[in-house]
Amino acid sequence: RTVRIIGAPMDYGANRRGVDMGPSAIRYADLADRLGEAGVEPIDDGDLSMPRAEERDPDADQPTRGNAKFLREVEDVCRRVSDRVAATLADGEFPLVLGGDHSVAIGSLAGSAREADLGAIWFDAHADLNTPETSPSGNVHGMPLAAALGYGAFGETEWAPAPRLRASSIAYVGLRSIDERERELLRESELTVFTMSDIDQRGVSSVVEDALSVATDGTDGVHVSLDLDWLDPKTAPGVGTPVRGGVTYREAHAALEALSRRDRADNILRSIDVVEVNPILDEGNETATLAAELTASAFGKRIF
Ligand code: DIR
Ligand code: MN
Ligand code: MN
Ligand code: MN
Repeated sequence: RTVRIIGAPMDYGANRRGVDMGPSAIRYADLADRLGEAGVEPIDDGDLSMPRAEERDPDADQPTRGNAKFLREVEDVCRRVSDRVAATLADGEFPLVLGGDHSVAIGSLAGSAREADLGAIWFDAHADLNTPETSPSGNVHGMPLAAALGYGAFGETEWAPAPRLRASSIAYVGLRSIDERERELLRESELTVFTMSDIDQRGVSSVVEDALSVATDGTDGVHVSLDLDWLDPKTAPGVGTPVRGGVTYREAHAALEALSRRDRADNILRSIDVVEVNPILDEGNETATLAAELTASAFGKRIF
């Protein structure tokens, strides 16, 4: 299996600089070697170019929809991520998108769902279901699932919705932070929620297997979105929006190993993004290292 690494050093969707250095930090943590040890062949496409923050004219770039900040820049980057992901799949290769903040997932979902019915597993502390109308922060990294599903103002865009992704094929694993109006959206939606309590009660492997049932039922493949703030901040400190009470190091590996077991049997994985690593907030690159390790686990790396 050839894995094409697509760097997307985006920070326009988050409220702090630093997350744009994520792709470099994950590469520096030996991502390519670790993927090789997992038995896949990595090809690194380098980074997509980002519109330069320092060159923006603040007056020319007011939010165009609701409360969402930098939508113009996010749109520009996500279109290119989407095209790159779709082209990678068309070449018979596997797209691995390195963020950058989680808004890049709007692009990876749209690209991955262009020619196939897509399911998704969302490893995240957050629901990422805010719309430009409901978002308390205005940060698009809290909105990628709403964008991909065409909720709120995203329904009027043609770049954001993922054409062949249905809410009923999406499952969260490890959710623990939901904004007030986001909770209403989530309740009305058909997304499947597995919270940290589910993991506490049933164990992470069994929860991931259930999430996989949701994401594979009636679909052609599964997109995995790994937001590093899914982990406990003690294990993954290098993230912009840490939330206490996340999964441990061992639970995280067990979860991605459960994915890879299923993938080995049924070839279900279609695309992955690994996002929200912020090296400025990290301690000794440990969060980026974890991101590289977990990605290798997803592709089947074993120690024996
Ligand atoms: C928060 C944070 N719910 C927001 N979201 C994050 O800004 O909408 N998602 N960090 O991963
Ligand atoms: Mn997220
Ligand atoms: Mn189909
Ligand atoms: Mn998050």
